[in-house]
Amino acid sequence: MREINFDGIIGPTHNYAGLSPGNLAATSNAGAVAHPRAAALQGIAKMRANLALGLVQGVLLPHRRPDHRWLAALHTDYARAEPHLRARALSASAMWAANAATVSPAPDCADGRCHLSVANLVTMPHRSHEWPDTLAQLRLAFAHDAFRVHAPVSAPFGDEGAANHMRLCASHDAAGVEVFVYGVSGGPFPARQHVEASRAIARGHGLNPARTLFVEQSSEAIAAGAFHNDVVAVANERTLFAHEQAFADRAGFYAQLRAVMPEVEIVEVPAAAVSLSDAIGSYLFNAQLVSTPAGQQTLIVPQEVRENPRTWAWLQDHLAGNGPIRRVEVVDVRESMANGGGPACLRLRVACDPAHVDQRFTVDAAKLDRIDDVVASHWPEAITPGEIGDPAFVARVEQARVRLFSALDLVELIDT
Ligand code: SUG
Repeated sequence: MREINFDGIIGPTHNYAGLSPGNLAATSNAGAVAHPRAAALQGIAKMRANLALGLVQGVLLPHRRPDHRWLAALHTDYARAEPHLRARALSASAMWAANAATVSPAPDCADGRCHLSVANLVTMPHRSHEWPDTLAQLRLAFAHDAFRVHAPVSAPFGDEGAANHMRLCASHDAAGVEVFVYGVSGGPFPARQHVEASRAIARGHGLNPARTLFVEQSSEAIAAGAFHNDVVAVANERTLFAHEQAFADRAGFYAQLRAVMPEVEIVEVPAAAVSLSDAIGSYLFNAQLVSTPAGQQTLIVPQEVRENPRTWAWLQDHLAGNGPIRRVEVVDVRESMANGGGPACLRLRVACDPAHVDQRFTVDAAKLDRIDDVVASHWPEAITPGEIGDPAFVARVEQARVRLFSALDLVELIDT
């Protein structure tokens, strides 16, 4: 059993439309010129770096955008839709694979299968129409009997997938403790993860109630721009890496966690060293915390963490001490970051036997070269807000996606 990171390949319509209130990067970059080709190449380079660390890497594919089906259900089409619907039909937001689904590996589930529940993403209209395509991809990638793929939890209970879920375990193949983090509405920004949805997923996956925790995210974190828990906390094996202000009742949560998993190592970053604003601006916690085959727990951070003197100083001090994070790798995902998506947002973790996954969804260096070629020749170099309504632009981005699916032998998914 290995942990596989499935990264969303960044689609040819990646743009900055300011669609997510509460996501400060996205709203502050609304209307900026986006660079889909550079964005996708940055994502591929991150996957190459993961392979170089000895990690197993997979991909999820861009959805058909504009989403004509969604517009048809709203009794309009791309040419006639009001600009705000057009923007919501065009968004490449499925690239943030951490929001694709919640995953419970087989050792945690009563039936001994790995369960995946596709996220409904109902809080943000541009994300609410992702789930049918995501479900089609997951049903194909995880068709083996070792998996069980669930349809989304019903609205109105919002579910944003793995971004609000953490798993702690002695090793990936041992039974874990699953932590579901939810928000409570009432602050300036929407709480996207509802506890009702989290509880439904835990029941659907057949998790052991004694090893499943439901933890409230702090309202200060949501108000400061932590629209998902993965902006302020991340876990891997025995380590929980979190900001001091991530949870509503940190002492209560840590006590519960220690009671069920005494060997847990909690690495808490004090607000006095790194403020919430520094954490959210740099995405220190939206890092991939991974165990490499060489046994060094590694934190893969965006370059914004190195550019912020306080986050970088904190990491250097931790590395110099005897903490559980032994190594830091820096990646450039600047285009995604400008929409509020760091290295961890771009990936969905699935701990399983890689042989059970449809091999068209896993990648090696040669397959990444093929993806790189398609992106370099067909993804638009830049997207300006004025271009978005142009029919030639739509034809071009749809064709680009078709080329990618052909290159990956996944033509059966083109029209899902
Ligand atoms: O849902 N941004 C995404 C970013 C998701 C990041 N994911 C995690 N934290 N796991 C969101 O807010 C912005 C799109 C735009 O405004 O054009 C957007 O959807």
